Amino acid sequence: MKKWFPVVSGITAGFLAATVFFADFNVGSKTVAVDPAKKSNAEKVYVPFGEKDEYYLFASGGHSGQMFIYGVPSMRHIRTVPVFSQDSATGYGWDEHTKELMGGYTWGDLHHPAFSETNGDYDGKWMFATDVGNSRAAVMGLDSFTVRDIISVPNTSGPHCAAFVTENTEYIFLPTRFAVPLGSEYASLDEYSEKYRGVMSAVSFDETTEKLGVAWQVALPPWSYDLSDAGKGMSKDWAVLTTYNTEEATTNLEINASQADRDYIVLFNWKELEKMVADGQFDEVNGQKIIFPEKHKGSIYLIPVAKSPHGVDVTPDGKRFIASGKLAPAMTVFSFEKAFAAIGNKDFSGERNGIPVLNYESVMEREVNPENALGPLHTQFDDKGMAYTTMFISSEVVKWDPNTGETLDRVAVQYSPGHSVAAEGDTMSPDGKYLVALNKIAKDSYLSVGPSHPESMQLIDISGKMEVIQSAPVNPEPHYAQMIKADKIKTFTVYPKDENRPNSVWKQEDTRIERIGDEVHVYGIAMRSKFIFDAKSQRPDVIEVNEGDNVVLHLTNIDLDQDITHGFAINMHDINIEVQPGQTNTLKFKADKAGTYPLYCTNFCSALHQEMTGYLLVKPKQ
Ligand code: RUQ
Ligand code: CUA
Repeated sequence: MKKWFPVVSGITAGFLAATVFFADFNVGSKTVAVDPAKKSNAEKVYVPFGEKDEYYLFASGGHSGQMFIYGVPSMRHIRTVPVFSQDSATGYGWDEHTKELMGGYTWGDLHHPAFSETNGDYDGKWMFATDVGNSRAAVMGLDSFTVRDIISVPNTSGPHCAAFVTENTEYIFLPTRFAVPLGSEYASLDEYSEKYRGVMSAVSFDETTEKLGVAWQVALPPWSYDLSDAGKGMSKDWAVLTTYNTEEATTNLEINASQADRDYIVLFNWKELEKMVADGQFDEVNGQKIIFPEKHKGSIYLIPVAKSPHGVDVTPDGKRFIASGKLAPAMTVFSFEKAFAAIGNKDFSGERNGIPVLNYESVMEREVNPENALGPLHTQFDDKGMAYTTMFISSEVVKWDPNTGETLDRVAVQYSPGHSVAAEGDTMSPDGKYLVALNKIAKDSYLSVGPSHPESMQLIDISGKMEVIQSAPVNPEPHYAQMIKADKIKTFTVYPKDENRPNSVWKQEDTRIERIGDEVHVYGIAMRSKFIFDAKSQRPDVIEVNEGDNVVLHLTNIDLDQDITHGFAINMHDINIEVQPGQTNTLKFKADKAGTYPLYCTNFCSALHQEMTGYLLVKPKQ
């Protein structure tokens, strides 16, 4: 194996890796003969006008609460989709529908997006995501890149260890990062081990109604659950999670949660758990069906693993799962087959919190420790089943063979990668070709914007010797991403003209303003390039109300042409909504400020967009 890094302490290794990267690059450009047939990196990422990228990349926006959509290989940012946070670019969170979706919150911490799957392959229909900040789950429809449903998940706190989707989207599992008493009730931290739990939720998704629901939950021990993955093929009924703080520390986790030499992988059979629920083996708490593993035995097992592991990833063939060390510089390869045998033989080393612990030696296949590679976090796979693990501290991606543990290749990235994502990486048949490293830091890579640097994503060509071929800044914070073949996603171009849609108005003569007590209902139209709120009025683009009225505006965009989106804002009212072609949206506000306020279309829609204005007149109370 080629030696890339001198032996150094963990912390300096990341910076060293970058130095080596530069050195290698400079030397390489001087001395290595260039194969003229070889495409330059610029050519590899160049997508000419009129052509489209080959893949969509969905990057989690972390505490921005948004999802960022990029094209690969160009790494062009093509859209920001608001999920958990208000977004004035799209009016998300102002109109009644999206306000209701947001459930009274203004932000979320979006981690770990996951596509819907059919037979272990991305089907291109939906994307799921979780909110660690406010304990929610969301689903986005990929025909229009819009959120369809968001639910609050009861009894849980911070579903970081999610979302992972089973082979046919039977469930989206949401284990949590924080342990809390069920229902987040008050309980002293002195009673942590007795009263606190890390609840995992099995969330179901109804494809017809596009609604999420909590099917059942498991009251796991009061530990932190970090990352998870669903089985595939032979392991399709199973799933794995990593744990930390099995010490059950209640303060200063930085030190106290790293005391024990080993934490655990939780291995569970969701098909059996589902059956237990059907057989009534659960308790009902706060309206949820909850399985308590110490009471309702079976189907859940623990496997010891080097302390405080981070990611755990199932190989595309479903035969193995790989835990990454975080604090131990090794990846541990476990075998499902061995685990099933150990379960069958009751090959247990004991119990923890009422859950059987499998013998480490019986389940583990090998510990892999590439030379001087430090801080392994997450693993992705290519079309040949080879593994790519991000090294947070030595700032590189290491390619290795899960069958032998042999290191095959390494590439330095800038700097501190958390996750990486491979093309179709979580399916049973990854594409190979591309890997994107999601770097937590982008020190010195871009023009300075002050003390806080942008984060970055780096595109790595993995078709031959690994090579970083493109870099793109990304808003906070790159947690995980998903990469899907572009032709799997089928978007529609305009919302269908549906005359029966409640509150929609399609003909100018049907526009009207109706008063019911102090409620004023406006049935309006947005079209190039005017608003019509009441066609019969002398000034159809004016809404006149009395101070204190509650205004309900239903606005339909009757321009049934692609990309003719209109916006609607009222001056000094902190209001901005959007109506896409053929869409109807409702806005409610209280006209509590007497005065004269221009209203206007915020989204460029025609040469006369600037003329698309009107007035809100609020008559003062006598
Ligand atoms: S975790 S950097 Cu939030 Cu995805 Cu591993
Ligand atoms: Cu409508 Cu601008």
